[in-house]
Amino acid sequence: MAMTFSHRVCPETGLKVCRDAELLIKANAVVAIVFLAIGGLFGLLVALTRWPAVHILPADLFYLALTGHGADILVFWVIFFEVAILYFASAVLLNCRLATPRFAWAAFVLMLIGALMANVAVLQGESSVMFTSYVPMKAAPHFYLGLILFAVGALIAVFVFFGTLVVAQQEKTYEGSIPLVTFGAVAAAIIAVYTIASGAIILVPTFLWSLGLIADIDSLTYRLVWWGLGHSSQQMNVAAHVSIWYAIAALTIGSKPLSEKVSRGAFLLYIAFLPIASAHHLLTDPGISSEFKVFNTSYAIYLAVLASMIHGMSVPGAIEAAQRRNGFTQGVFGWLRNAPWGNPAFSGMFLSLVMFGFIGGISGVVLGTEQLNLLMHNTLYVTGHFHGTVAAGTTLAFMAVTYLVVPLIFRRELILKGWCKWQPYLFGIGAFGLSMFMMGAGTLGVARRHWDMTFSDAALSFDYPPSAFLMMGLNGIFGVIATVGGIMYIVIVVGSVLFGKERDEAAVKASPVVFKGGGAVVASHGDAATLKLPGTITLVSVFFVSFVLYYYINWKFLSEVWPLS
Ligand code: HEM
Ligand SMILES: [Cu+2]
Repeated sequence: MAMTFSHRVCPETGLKVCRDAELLIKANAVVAIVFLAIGGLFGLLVALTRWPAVHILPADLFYLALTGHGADILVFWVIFFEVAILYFASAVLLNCRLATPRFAWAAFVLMLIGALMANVAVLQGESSVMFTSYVPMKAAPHFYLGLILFAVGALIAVFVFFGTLVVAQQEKTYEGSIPLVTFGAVAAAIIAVYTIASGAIILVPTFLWSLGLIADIDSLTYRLVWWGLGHSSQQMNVAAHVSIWYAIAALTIGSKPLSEKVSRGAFLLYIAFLPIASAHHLLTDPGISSEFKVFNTSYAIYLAVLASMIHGMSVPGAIEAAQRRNGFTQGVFGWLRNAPWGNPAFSGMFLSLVMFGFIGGISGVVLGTEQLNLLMHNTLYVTGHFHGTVAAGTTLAFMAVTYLVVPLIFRRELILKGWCKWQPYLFGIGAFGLSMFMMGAGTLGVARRHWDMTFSDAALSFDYPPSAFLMMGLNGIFGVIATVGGIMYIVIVVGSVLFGKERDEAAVKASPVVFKGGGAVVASHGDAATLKLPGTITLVSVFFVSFVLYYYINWKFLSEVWPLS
C-alpha cells in the first residue's frame, strides 16, 4: 500500500507531487540557472576575445574566462539541472515520496559549496587549467577539492534517485513497468555513477599532488582516466536530454513512444557502450595503442551512435504519430506545419532534437573516425562540434523544459509571453551559428583555446586565410545572439518565479500548459502502435543523405592533405 506523505495533486497532470521533491527540484533548478548565467557571461567574453576585431581580454584573463565558462556551464549548470530532472523522473512521475530528503539536501549543499569553491579558485587566477585540467598544469588545491565535493554531492543525489525508485516499487505507487522518461533517467544515473567513479580515481590523486603530497602524476594515465569522466559525463547529458525530449513531447502534444521496447533498448545501448567509447578524445595520443583506439572508436562508439540515431528517429516519429492522431493528417508534413511552434517548450525541444542530430551527431562521427580526426584535431572544429551537442542539444532541451517547470512546479504564470515565444529561436540560432562557424574555422585550421589567432607576439608567424578571420567574426556575432537568448531565458525564469502571477485553479483552466491526457501519458508505459510516418521517414532520409555526403567530403579533404598521387 502507498504510504501517506506530504504532497499535492497537480491539477494539470493528475500526478502526486511530493513536497520535498518539489522543493528540491526548485532549489536545484534555481542554482543551475545562476551558474548558467555566470558561465554564459564567461562564454561571451571568450567569444568576444576570439573575434579578431574585438579581442577583448588579455591572454591571462582569456584562459581564466575559458576555464570558468567550461566549469560553470558544462559541469555546474548541466548537473544541477540534471539532479532536478532525476527527482522529477523518480518521485513525481512515479507518484511517490522522495527517499531520504535530508540526504538530498546534504547533496545539494555539498554541490553548492564545491561549485562556489571551484569558482573562487578560478577567479583568483591560479587555476586557469581549462576544462580538461591536463597535468602537469596545476590548479590551486581548492579547485580540485571543489570539483571533488561537487562530485560527492552529485553521487549522493544519484543514490537518492535510486532510493526513490525502490520506495516507489515497495510502496507500489505505479503499475506495470516504469515510464520511459524514468527509464532514460535510470540510464543517465547509471552512467553518472561510472562518471563520478572515474572522476574520483583521477581527481583525488591530482588534488593530493596539488597539495604536494604526491610527487608526480603520469600525464598519459591522467588523460586516459580523465576521459572516462569527460566522455561519459557527456553521455549522461545525452541520456538526460533525450529523456526530456520524450517528456516534452508527451506533455505538450500527448505523444507516446513508437515502441517502448526499442527506445528502452537504445537507452541500454548507451549504458553498455558509451562509457567505454572514450578513446575518440585521444585519437592522436602517442601513448595509446592503435588496437585500443580502433576497437574503442569503431565498435564501441558506433553502437552508441546507433542508440542516438534510434532516439533521433523515434522522437520525431512519436511526434508525428501523436499529431496525426490529433487530427493533423494533411500531406507528408501537415503534422509538422501544425505543430505548436509558438509554445517554447515544444519549439525548444524540436530545435534541440534537429540540431543535436544534424550538427552534433554528424560532426561527432566525423571527429570520431581515426583518420578524419587528423584533419581537425585540437582545432575549433572540436569546440564547434560540442556546442552542437551541449549548447544546441542539452542546454536548449533544458531551457525548453523550464517552460513547463515554471507553471507546473513553481506554479507561476510565465511573464513576458512574447519573449518566451522567441527565446528558444534566438538561443537556437545563436548556438547554431556558434557551432557552424567554429567548425568552419576549425576546418581552416584555426586552433582551439588560442588567445590570438594572428600570433602577433609569436616567434614564427602564420597567416590564416581571410575567410578564417571572417568565420571568427561571425562566430562572435552569433555568440552575442546566443547570449541575448540566454539573458532572455534568465530574465523570463527569474522574473516569473519572483513576480509571475500565482497559478490558481482559474489560471490552470484558462491557460493549460499540458496537453489533455499528457500527464497520464508521460507517467505511463505504452506504444503509439503505428508506423505510418511518411514525414519522419522523409526527415530521416535527408539526415542520412547529409550524413553520408559530409562523411565522404571529409575523406576527400583528407586525400588532399597528402598530394601523393
Ligand atoms: C552564450 C553562449 C555561448 C558562447 C558565446 C560560447 C562560446 C564559446 C567559445 C568561443 C569557446 C571556444 C574557446 C576556444 O577554444 O578558444 C567555448 C568553449 C567551450 N564552451 Fe561555450 N559558448 C556558449 C555556450 C556554451 C554552453 C551552453 C556550453 C555547455 C553546456 C558550453 C561549453 C563549452 C566548453 C566545455 C568549452 C571548452 C572549454 C575548454 O576548451 O576548456 N558553451 N565556448
Ligand atoms: Cu566523447
